[in-house]
Amino acid sequence: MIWNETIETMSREELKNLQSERLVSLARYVYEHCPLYKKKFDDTGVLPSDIKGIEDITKLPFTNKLDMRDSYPFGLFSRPRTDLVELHVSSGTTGNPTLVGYTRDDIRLWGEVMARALCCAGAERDDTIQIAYGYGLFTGGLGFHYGAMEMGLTIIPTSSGQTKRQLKIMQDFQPRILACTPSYALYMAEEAKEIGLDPRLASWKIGVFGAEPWSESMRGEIEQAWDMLATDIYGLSEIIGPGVSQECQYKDGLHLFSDVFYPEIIDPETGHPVPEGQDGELVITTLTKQGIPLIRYRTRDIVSMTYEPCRCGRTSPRTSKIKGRTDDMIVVRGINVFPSQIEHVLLGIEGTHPHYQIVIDRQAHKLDQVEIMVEVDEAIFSDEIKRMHALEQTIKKEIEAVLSIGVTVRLVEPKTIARSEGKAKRVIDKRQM
Ligand code: DLL
Repeated sequence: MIWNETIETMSREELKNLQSERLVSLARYVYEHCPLYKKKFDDTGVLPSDIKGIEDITKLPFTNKLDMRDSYPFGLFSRPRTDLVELHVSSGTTGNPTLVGYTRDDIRLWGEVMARALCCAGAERDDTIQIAYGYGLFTGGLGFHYGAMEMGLTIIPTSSGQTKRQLKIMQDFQPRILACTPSYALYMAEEAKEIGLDPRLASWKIGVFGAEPWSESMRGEIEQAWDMLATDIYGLSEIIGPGVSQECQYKDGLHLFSDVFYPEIIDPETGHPVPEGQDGELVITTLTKQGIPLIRYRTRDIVSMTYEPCRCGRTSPRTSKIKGRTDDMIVVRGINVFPSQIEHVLLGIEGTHPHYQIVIDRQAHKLDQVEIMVEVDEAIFSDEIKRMHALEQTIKKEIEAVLSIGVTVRLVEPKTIARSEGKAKRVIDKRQM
């Protein structure tokens, strides 16, 4: 089933006309409503009247995460706070978090693209969905919620965690759709086996997994463990949350809803477009958003993209799975982590040195483990164990407060961590992805 057949199967020519029309109004809208964009346009020497169609998009300036952070909280908004009905905050980065806000129409748009995504994954109107993404400031839980509401599914909003309860609810209510991070899906399979439940007999037959990178081999493991179809969903808070792109049953790229989120793939160094099919940074313009529309937002996610039509009948461009990032952000259990956040914490704790390493590991079917090795003053090692332990706990607590994920901390003597001549190797990612 295709949720919005008119839009999702439009010819490329019609789609281009729609995108053009929308970009022309968007350029005018942000110029008139957002002083920061007016300044960016003026600095670039471009006027809204210069934008006559989608091909003119390259005349417009890029927007990046720094623009969002520097304008925190409301500087990049095109609507007054009173028009916003919901706010979300994205994890990651030091200093100000990234704030996004939605008008009532933006929430409707979110519901629409998420309904398209759920249908694309194979959901049917009479399905039940268990939403085991976190509800709250993270966009996962509520984004799925709005889409499932729009489609009229029966929603079980379990949010994340409490795995035994998740499994009991699945057994009792028999939902066919599961939405959570791919690592949580694997973890739940292991927990199921531990309590004597055969995951292959579970009611979940379609998974909508995203918010973190995952590989084809991980897909294989999940599909095998649960006997289900595991599909990939992509999105980011700045653009809308989940619902930017989604795989269909053919799992041959993620359909990007380009009538509302216009994609460009650029060379991250030069900013110029790369030829179709080549890897580059995904840049998105939100063509119809009102609260905080973004022009040419640099996602920092690396993908390739094709306009070849798909067997499912959708004509939208498709991207590859996310192949990496242009910055040092890592995603652990769906949460964005920047090494600089950890550095910032360590700087404020006496006795620690600015040499640290983050080791991420995923033991078979367990949630990702994060260990932080920190070099500390020699003297600490000759002190009582109690003092060392206290320092370890202080570092652990402060890092956990900033990252919102559990970590273990290991204190090591000075010069234990290998020095590098170039960029310090802060992250050792042992997960097989
Ligand atoms: O992770 C939104 C989301 C929720 C997507 C639920 C899918 C499902 P943020 O917390 O702002 O938003 O993180 C966005 O996470 O730029 C990617 O680097 C990464 N990411 C999201 N989905 C995928 C995916 C949500 N399917 C950042 N594969 C993005 C790889 C992903 N990375």
